Amino acid sequence: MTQPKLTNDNIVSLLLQGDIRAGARLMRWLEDDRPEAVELLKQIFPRTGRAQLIGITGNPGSGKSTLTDKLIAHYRKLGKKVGVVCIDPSSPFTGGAILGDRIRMGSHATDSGVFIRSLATRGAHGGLSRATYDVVNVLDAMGYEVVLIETVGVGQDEIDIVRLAHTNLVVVIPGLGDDIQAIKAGILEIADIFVINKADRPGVERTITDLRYLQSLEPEPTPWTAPILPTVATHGDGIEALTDAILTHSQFLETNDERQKAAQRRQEHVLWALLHDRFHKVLTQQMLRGERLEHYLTDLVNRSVDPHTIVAEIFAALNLPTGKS
Ligand SMILES: Nc1nc2c(ncn2[C@@H]2O[C@H](COP(=O)(O)OP(=O)(O)OP(=O)(O)O)[C@@H](O)[C@H]2O)c(=O)[nH]1
Ligand SMILES: [Mg+2]
Repeated sequence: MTQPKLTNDNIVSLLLQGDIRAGARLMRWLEDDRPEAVELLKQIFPRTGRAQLIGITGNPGSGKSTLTDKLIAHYRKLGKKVGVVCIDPSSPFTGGAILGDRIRMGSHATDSGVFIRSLATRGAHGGLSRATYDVVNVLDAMGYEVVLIETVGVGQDEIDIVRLAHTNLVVVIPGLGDDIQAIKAGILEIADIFVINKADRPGVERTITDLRYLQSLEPEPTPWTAPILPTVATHGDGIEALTDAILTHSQFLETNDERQKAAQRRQEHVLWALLHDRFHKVLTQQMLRGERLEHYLTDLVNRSVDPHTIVAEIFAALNLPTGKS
């Protein structure tokens, strides 16, 4: 069967039918920051919101991609189409890491029900969550029923990214000992499920105890307490318990008014991410560059103008109410 030629007129309808060329083209346009890409995003938006979004975050090398590979297999077995977004924040030249991801998820490379997309941190703060949000929406509109978002949970940007997800897995490895204290509060807050991967290594019990202790520090009882699940991703051990827990969590979200609250929380984060991104762009591309930036910096270094005054000036130039700083 010959496929219809992809044109600017039929890209949306083809994309909504799950056409991979159409989806890939829109993602490329997004990456190139082409203005027509945003127009297309607006058109597909009403058809988004159907996919189950699962975040997988954790330190480099903790086994996120290996776990992702096992999760892909699980959802494929259930007959679901699976999208994967891998975010590599460490390097703008991601060839290596992402090539590695492709290899680790290689068993699905020829499966047309799986779409793997990699994103690198290129833009400034906020840009990555926006890019992820856009790509997730494209996959969602294309009919991928489950979208897995893999990211190294190191910075605020990554935490913001996984706030998009319905269910977040935070992957740790055993034997962190005191390092567990270093798990940032932000990470604790986003964890719907803790995965102790590499549970074939010693120290699993201790890590469970440490995580339970951290959870006990929560100031208020929360309606959901993240279960702590050991896995050996390379062997598939514990994956069934993990997918059960993901199901239980999504059922939890369906109950009472959790669903609505969670949806609003997610959309709020999206709004902030988009605003942040746009604002940052305006500032870096128009207000705080070149001679004007030089000028401000010289004034500041010479102590001839204070930074509050400069901020007020920029706000005024943007026609924004200055308010109180
Ligand atoms: N012993 C052991 N090794 C594992 C396990 N899971 C993954 N690995 C290995 O750990 C290494 C890193 O796994 P990845 O899945 O690439 O980890 P990652 O978190 O995706 O790594 P980055 O994307 O680079 O941050 C690989 O060599 C895996 O084979 C496990 O349960 N036990
Ligand atoms: Mg990986």
